Amino acid sequence: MYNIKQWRHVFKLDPAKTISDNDLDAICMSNTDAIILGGTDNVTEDNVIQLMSRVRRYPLPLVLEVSNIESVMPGFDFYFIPTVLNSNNVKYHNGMLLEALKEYGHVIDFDEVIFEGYLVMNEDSKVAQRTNANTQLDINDIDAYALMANELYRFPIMYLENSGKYGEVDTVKSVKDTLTTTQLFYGGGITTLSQAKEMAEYADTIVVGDIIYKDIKKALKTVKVKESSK
Ligand code: 1GP
Repeated sequence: MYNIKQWRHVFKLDPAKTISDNDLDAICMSNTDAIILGGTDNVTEDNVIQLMSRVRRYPLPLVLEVSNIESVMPGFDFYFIPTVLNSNNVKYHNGMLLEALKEYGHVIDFDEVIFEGYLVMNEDSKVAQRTNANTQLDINDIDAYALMANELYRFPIMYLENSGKYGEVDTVKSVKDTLTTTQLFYGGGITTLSQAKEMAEYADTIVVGDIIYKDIKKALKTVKVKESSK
């Protein structure tokens, strides 16, 4: 079985966006550790199944990061379930989970389900707006959330989500210093190998998304972060 703890670099593909067969081939053959399918808007059963079947031709771990109940389906190696720690809407803490468990609780294989403590940092991102996240956080707030994730909820993963904007490396370092068992994912605005390396210095796993759709060559170069030691 795949070991998520060893993942250093993952690509996140948005089922609502178009990607050519050539670009998808390059992403899947790039030596990245895993592919996550996930997005905020217009993620549907239809576009998830389409993209899943295209990525499934390649022998690498495939994750669905669940953003709505309608688009969940069998066939993935893992299901990452975000709970947005700084959302002001209970739906994004456990409201959707409650609905999902009522409907599908008896058929879920919980060995495939990974609970992610999400901290949404970029106030201009779609995910911040959708989840009504309080992004006005200072470093004390962020460290306290990291403690909460590591010591209280004991999440397997804490995800610093800076979607669309390169974040502050000091914040990532501070969170990493607080976490002892929870694995730290960082995603947001990584477009170059040097940014990938900078964040991977502290984050256990970096996530590269949007640049795939803007400049595939640049996206592919970020995978070289795996060659640098931690
Ligand atoms: C988005 O964290 C990921 O959920 C990656 O962010 O799209 O900005 O690379 P980018």
